[in-house]
Amino acid sequence: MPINRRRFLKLASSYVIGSAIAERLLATHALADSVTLPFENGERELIAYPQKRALMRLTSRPPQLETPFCIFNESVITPNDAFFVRYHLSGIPTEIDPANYRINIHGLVSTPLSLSLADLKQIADPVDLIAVNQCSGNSRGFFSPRVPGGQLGNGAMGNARWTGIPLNKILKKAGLLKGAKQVSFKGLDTAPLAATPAFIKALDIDHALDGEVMIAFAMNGEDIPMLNGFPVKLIVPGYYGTYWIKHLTDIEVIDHTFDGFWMKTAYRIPDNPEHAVAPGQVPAKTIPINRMNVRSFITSLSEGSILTANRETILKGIAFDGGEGIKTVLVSTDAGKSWKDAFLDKDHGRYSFREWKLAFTPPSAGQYTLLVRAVNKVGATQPSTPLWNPPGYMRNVTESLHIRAV
Ligand SMILES: Nc1nc2c(c(=O)[nH]1)N[C@H]1C(S)=C(S)[C@@H](COP(=O)(O)O)O[C@H]1N2
Ligand SMILES: [Mo]
Repeated sequence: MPINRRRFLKLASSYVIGSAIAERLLATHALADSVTLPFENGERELIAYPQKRALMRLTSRPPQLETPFCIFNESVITPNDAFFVRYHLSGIPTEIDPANYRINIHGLVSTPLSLSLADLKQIADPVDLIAVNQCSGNSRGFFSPRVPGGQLGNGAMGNARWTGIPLNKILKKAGLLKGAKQVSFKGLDTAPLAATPAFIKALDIDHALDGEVMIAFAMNGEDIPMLNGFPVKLIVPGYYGTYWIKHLTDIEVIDHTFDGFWMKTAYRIPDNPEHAVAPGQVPAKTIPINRMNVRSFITSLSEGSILTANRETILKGIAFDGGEGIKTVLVSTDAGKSWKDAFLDKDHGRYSFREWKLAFTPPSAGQYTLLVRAVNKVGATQPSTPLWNPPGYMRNVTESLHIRAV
């Protein structure tokens, strides 16, 4: 199953430089298949990148891949080879020698560190956490009016078991100095032009020290796939994926609020409780995107599915939020006239997908509108009409499916 590293590297590097050979190689892997998402220009090729099964390709330089939605019905954990891929800069690493890999911790610390992977693993006992990584722009393609950015369907998310070393243990070892206000994080990827800002994200010092933020070296019990951040990735439970820095190599403790492009200008949301403005408007004030809002999906059916009238079907799906935990999942099979509490399946922790189930017997032949809406443990839920913001972040409208019973 795990593909030979050398072979991967060859495939990966040759692909990225776009050689004709790699294109041909990929063409044989790539099924001529495509998927069409239900919005303008929604056609996506299904392409198998190294260590990945065929996924929906949004862009090729850098590669951005979306998970086909049916995967979320198969297991509560998203398999590594099906996990989505998002990059900003085209200079992505294709060859990493784990023996020479270093994570540098510097800035406002008493002992700057340059940790090998072996050093990292010796700092503390590894911890395990199941957590959802979701892109801020997941589902962006459904916004109306449309917004610029990757026109994603609902597959820029995934749930995995992360194994790593808590960041607070690492920062403690480096010895924080007085005045530490934020910690910034950077990976190995680079911009092709010097003018393009490096992809650096920052967390407030208290957040970095909360004991949950970790540097993960394993994903679902295996090496993290190259395209998902091999050999180490920052895990920021409950927060949007933008903070989950891949190929993490540089950690700096700073005495100010980091003001690089990806914090100060990009990935910002309206500074109001709903983080939304009227469609087409520009927010007066913004803040960095942070915790994920509540979402839920039906995974066992899709738009246009056909059921048998008077026969029981088990509806199934997932729900998650930014870490409060899911309290209830409400399902309507009559376009919102009535709602039923779904059965919540095993709890894998407050950062994980929570699977739900509900029996449904269509009482007669005809059309049905199914809706699903989750409520978290502090009472937050999903709006019935979409909240909108200019970059198309944080979409969490109550999901609907139109199906037919015959
Ligand atoms: N080094 C690096 N890390 C990164 C990014 C990036 O461009 N470079 N993108 C971020 C964003 S916006 C998302 S949504 C997640 C996606 O993680 P994945 O590609 O492993 O699914 O990675 C984050 N970490
Ligand atoms: Mo993202």
